[in-house]
Amino acid sequence: MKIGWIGLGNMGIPMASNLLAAGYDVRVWNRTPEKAEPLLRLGASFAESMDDLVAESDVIFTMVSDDEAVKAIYTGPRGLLTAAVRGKLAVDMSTVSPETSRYLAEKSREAGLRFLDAPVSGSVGPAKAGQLVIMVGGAAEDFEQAKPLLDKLGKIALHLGENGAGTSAKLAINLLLAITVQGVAETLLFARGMGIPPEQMLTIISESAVGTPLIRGKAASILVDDYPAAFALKHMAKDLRLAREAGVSTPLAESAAASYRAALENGLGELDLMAILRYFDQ
Ligand code: NA7
Repeated sequence: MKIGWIGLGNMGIPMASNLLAAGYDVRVWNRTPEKAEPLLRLGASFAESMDDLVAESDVIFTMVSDDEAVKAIYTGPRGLLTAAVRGKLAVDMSTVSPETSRYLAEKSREAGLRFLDAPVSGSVGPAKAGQLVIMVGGAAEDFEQAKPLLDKLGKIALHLGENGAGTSAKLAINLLLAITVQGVAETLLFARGMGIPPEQMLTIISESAVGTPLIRGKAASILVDDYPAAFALKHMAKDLRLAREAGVSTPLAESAAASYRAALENGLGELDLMAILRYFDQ
């Protein structure tokens, strides 16, 4: 099976690298071609156009920022759907709205392209380690075809139903992630206000029943107030907006959406979502 990979951001690079490491032929495309350099060194080839990418691929992955980006790639001028896609399989791993997943599935179907929405839970570390959690919507037989590839990218790939089911599940798990990270930030600030330093409080959290790999993984960053993006805050602000637009309205979802949006407006979007702590601490 030959792979086409579109989108070489923080997530796309390690994920495509894992397919190369598993021995697949991978042809890549990115809006900013220079970002392909590390993959070309690992044996990938660069496609000059969508026609070029599709001609050399059986399965085409997309991993880009948001709804606008993935729509531009699929339905834009000289986009994916203008190429000879009939009979091939597309797997969109970006986090977008369920509505966009269903729209792209429909447009793909019209062009004879099969389509799965398959967003992931897990940031750069799990992406590098091939330990993502992959949530899939689409036809069962398409999921079966993609499964061996998804198994190289994640520790579990779950088929959840029709198109849009994968992106719906992704919005749900990211709601919990947003609430958890905001909860840690508030807990640390509350504790500090009560005279308990962050080092001590992080130890208490980590050793307690609510201690998770997520919190332990963020501790070093918190202590030096340095937040390189494992999962950019701007993407979380987007996901919470998508959850609201999907009609979900719970008290913590409303609060988290407002907090991350305000942090984004304060210029923290390119940092890791844990930088929500810096926003609250201003
Ligand atoms: P990044 O590191 O912000 O990378 C975003 C990628 O999307 C990158 O390849 C971008 O190309 C590409 N992009 C963004 N807008 C466009 C448009 N309009 N056209 C084509 N390509 C575009 O994101 P992550 O890798 O961290 O995350 C990817 C997804 O996983 C996202 O949905 C998260 O919420 C979860 P560029 O290199 O800038 O030219």
